[in-house]
Parts: sequence; structure tokens; C-alpha cells
Amino acid sequence: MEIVIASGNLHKIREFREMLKPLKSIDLLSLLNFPHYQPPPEDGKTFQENAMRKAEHAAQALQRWVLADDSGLVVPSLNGDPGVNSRRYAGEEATDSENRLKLLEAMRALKDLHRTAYFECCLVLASAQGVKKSVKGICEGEILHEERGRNGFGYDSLFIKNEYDKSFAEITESIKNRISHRHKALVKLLPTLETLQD
Ligand code: ITT
Repeated sequence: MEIVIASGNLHKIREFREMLKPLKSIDLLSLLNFPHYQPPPEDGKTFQENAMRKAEHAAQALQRWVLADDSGLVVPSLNGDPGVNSRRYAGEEATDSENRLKLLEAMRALKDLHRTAYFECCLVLASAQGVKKSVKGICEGEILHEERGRNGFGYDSLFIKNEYDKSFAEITESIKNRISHRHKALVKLLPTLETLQD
């Protein structure tokens, strides 16, 4: 059966393709296959609210099964920023690199003890009939004092997972896909995905 990843973020789409490869009965599409579709505004207060909105809106509009992801980086010392604004942290049209620079600047005076952070990923699976399942995954670590590595996207080059000595941008995508917040959320969804029939 076909599932549309309700995302236009190429990096996320690639990670999902890789992680869902073992599910042979699922064919993945993404919003790139529906260039005329307009996603809803992401103005929820939580990742879960935003993921729900993305999933319900796309499932209704496309009349298909969809999987929506809302995710981001939470820094408790910054009162939870960048949080749900992770993509827009340095401004509506900000690039990943501008967002990272703003984060480094905001955390410049913070010593290691205050640099803990976590990535959160909320996934919602929905059809035109409504939401089927909602799950979340969290990955805890800390924010580096400078960027390290060139892989990944978003805040990967600033994030180091607890008990690891390489940033998410220094490890390969296939390793990230075995330990990330997105992986942890997806694992919880697998039993449901395996039961879906055409
Ligand atoms: P879609 O809404 O189309 O899925 P988006 O990039 O706007 O794409 P979000 O609203 O969920 O998605 O924002 C996610 C942002 O959080 C993303 O742009 C990164 O800045 C950050 N982020 C999320 N997951 C990440 C990851 O695995 N590694 C690094 N940064 C991540």
C-alpha cells in the first residue's frame, strides 16, 4: 500500500525511506509528489499538536494514508527554545546554518552543565477517516560549543547524544537512523504499519 510522508523536508524523507525499507509492502510517497498541496500553518504549541495538524490536513486533502512528522530541538536552559520553532528559530525564512548560529550565540555563556538538550519527534499516522496512531521519540544529549561534522541537517552538527563522542553530523546517516528520536518514534509505529492493508 502507499503512504505519503506529509513532509517536504528532503532529509526527513530520506531518513524515512531508509528506515522503512524493511517494510516491503509499503510504497512511500512524499509531498514532493503533490506539488499543488498546501500544508497547514504550523502554529501549535507542541510537536504533537503540529504533527496532528499536518497529518489530518494532508490525509483529508489527498484522501490517502499519511505519516506526518513534527520534530525539533529542545534546550531546557533556553526555556525550551528552539522547540516547535526549530525550523524558524532565526526567522521565517532562516536557513539551517542561520538557525545553528543563533543557537550557538544564545548559548555562548552557558557552561557544559547547562548545555543539555534533546531532540523530539512526534509522528502521526492518519487516513481520510481520521488519526490512527500518534507516537513520540526523544533523544537526549548536549549542545557542542562549535559545529562538528558535515552529515545530516538542521542542528545535527551541534548535537551530541549521551554516551557518544561524535555529533549527529559526524556519524553516518545509517547509524543516525538506528539511534535517533525519529527512529525511536518509528519503532513504536511499526506494529501498526505492519497491520495496514490496502
Ligand atoms: P516538514 O514540516 O515539511 O516536515 P520541516 O523542516 O518544516 O519540514 P518541522 O516543522 O518538523 O519540519 O521542523 C523540524 C526542524 O527541527 C528541522 O528543520 C530542524 O531544524 C530540526 N530537526 C528536526 N529533526 C532533526 C534532526 O533529526 N536533526 C537535526 N535537526 C532536526
